[in-house]
Amino acid sequence: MDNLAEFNMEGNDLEVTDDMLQAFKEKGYILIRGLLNNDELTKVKEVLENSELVPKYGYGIPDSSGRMPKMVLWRAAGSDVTGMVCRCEKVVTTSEKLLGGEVYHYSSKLVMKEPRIGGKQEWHQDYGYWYQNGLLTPDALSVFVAVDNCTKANGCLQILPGSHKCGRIEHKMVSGQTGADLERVAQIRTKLPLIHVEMTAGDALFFHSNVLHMSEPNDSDDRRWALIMAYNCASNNPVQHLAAPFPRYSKLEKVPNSAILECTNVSDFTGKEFLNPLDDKTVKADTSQTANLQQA
Ligand SMILES: O=C(O)CCC(=O)C(=O)O
Repeated sequence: MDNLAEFNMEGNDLEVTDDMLQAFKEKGYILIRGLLNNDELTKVKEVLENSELVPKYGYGIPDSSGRMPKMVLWRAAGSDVTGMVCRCEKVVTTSEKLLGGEVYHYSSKLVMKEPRIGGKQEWHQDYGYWYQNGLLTPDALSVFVAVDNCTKANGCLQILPGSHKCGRIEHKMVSGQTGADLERVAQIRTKLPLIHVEMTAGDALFFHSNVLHMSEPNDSDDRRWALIMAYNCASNNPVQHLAAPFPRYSKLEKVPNSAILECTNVSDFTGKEFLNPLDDKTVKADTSQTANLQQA
């Protein structure tokens, strides 16, 4: 990893320093080691592993090799433990400082790469998707929180630092996913280094919506799950008729970091607005194993 963009949590509050702002501006990302502590991570896993979230709302997004990562996506934070993570200061205020203004919750998802079967994420920029949903500027970011250790072997995220300065690259459908123009990606790769973002569970990568990223299939015996939360600037409210099914601006009620451990809701997902991927113009999902998305 690039040490200049890598930082450690000190205590349970995250102070955004000038070095972090500089790294985000120059490289398009910052890596925060230990953003979630062990107790917080245990609570998050309790929700993700033991509730109806995955069996009821999970679906697959086929990749170019015929495999697929699986995901569950929700558009509103909700009041369960994962909602507290989406709304807590160390995630939201940090995103605001990095982007330079108020943000609102755009989406959150659990991306699941199961051992030996989890598929690949094709090269893309998140703005390659969100452009189609009416975001006029790329003033948005994602926060990738490792739920499991992410390694080269189980398909960790790979990024091209600095690629957010390339602007939006053309995207088109690659199997079920929206992927970046690979010819262009190849040219950019001659100029920028590729980084494998190996993470310990609880680490978080904040990255700009124009950073090119991908991940390989999981050919290991270790699960690779990640919670990815996305925020858009309030000033970048999407064009009304293009926004759906993703949300336009609504104020995000922040909570203190302590709310994650104080939250006792591990099973009531009222108000999370799970995405039915059949409504999403940017993916072609496989919902054959989805129990009940129609009622989301
Ligand atoms: O989980 C990954 O490896 C990447 C996921 C991602 O980039 C996405 O869902 O947009």
